[in-house]
Amino acid sequence: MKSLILIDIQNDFLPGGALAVPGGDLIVPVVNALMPKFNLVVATQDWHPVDHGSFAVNHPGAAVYGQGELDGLPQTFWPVHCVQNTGGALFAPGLEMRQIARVFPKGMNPGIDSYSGFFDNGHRTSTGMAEWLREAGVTELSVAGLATDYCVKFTVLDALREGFEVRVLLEACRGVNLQAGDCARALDEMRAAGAVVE
Ligand code: VGL
Ligand code: ZN
Repeated sequence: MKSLILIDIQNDFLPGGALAVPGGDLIVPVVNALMPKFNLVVATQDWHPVDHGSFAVNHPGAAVYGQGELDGLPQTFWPVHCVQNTGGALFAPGLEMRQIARVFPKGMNPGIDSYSGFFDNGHRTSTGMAEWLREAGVTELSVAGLATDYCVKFTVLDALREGFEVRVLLEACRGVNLQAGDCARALDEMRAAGAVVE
């Protein structure tokens, strides 16, 4: 049983959005064409409260895209993005929603960030996605979405730890590249952990 996981294909990660990923909009038609090839499609949705601790604005003096700490973990401080019930948190216009069986929101706890669709960054709380996929009989996961160097990467690493066979669909992913080479390094990490990048 093969499942496609769509990571955070939301307005704030598209060009013009609060945390724009270059070319993020270009994956929408690619993903739409991929969906019919899978038995099951699920999506993650970055879904932050306005007081979320990953937002630079919630740390006096912190710079947007600067580095700090949150819940004892290294944290990049982001612009305000994907706030619950705002337009920026909505899925991309044109994304074919009818094939998406279930949406897993993440990032609701203001005290910790959640890049992966499976767990928060400290592996303290599960979204239930691994159990849900296993109960549906899924063994093979293909991952697409935004951003390659954050939420795609951490979802892939957790999926491997959870025992799934994982493919990363390169044409259907785009990254932030805060530092030149971040996406290439993220893909190397995913490969080293056992993912197939194709
Ligand atoms: C993401 C930064 C902050 C992502 C989410 O979807 O990759 N990146 N929140
Ligand atoms: Zn976020």
